[in-house]
Amino acid sequence: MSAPKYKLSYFDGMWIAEPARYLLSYVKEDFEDVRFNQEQWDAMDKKDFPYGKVPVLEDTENGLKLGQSLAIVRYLAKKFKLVGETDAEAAKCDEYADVFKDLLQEIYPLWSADEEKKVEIKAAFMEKAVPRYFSVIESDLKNSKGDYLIGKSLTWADIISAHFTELFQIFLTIDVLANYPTMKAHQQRVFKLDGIREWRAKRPATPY
Ligand SMILES: N[C@@H](CCC(=O)N[C@@H](CS)C(=O)NCC(=O)O)C(=O)O
Repeated sequence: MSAPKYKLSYFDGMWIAEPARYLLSYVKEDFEDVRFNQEQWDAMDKKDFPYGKVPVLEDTENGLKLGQSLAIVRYLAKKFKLVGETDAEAAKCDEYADVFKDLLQEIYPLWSADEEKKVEIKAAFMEKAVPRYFSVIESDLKNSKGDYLIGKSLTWADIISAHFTELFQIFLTIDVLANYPTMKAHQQRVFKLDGIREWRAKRPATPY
């Protein structure tokens, strides 16, 4: 067996690296899934990681070392033709990805908040952020020509949406899709796709 073309380095968790793992699994591309814990990270020389942050994707075919989680998934999506068929469809993929980036920003403060602040952050997330964005995505999915967000086939935006909606559910312990049945059905549809289903069954178990 030949060595994998891609190497993805990240902490031992899903968080912002999982969409790249899903995408590579969906296209049946073997990859080196390098994981470490905080202690190992603290002891590491960060020179191999742009900006001293992870995830980082290495493409052994062209020597690229790419940081920034969304840039990584977009790069892979372009390579594997999961960016829609037109510039407009590619732009919609970017738009949905940025929606989930915005939503992530809203919950990052939870890592360091005290209990009272956590309740406040979660309430704002559910009462303001989620309706603002999910009502649009729910409606887009209802009006979609197919089973996916854009066009008639899977794009990286579908992977981003399925992953982050699940991550929010797990991390916040709230059913964030309770009022968005079309998004829920879409999430489950993505998780059942060949490659993605297999990855979910075999990936290392981590809380989020
Ligand atoms: N915007 C970046 C954020 C990267 C980031 O902050 N990664 C965290 C892990 S989730 C990290 O590398 N933390 C280690 C550190 O800053 O020392 C992305 O989307 O990749």
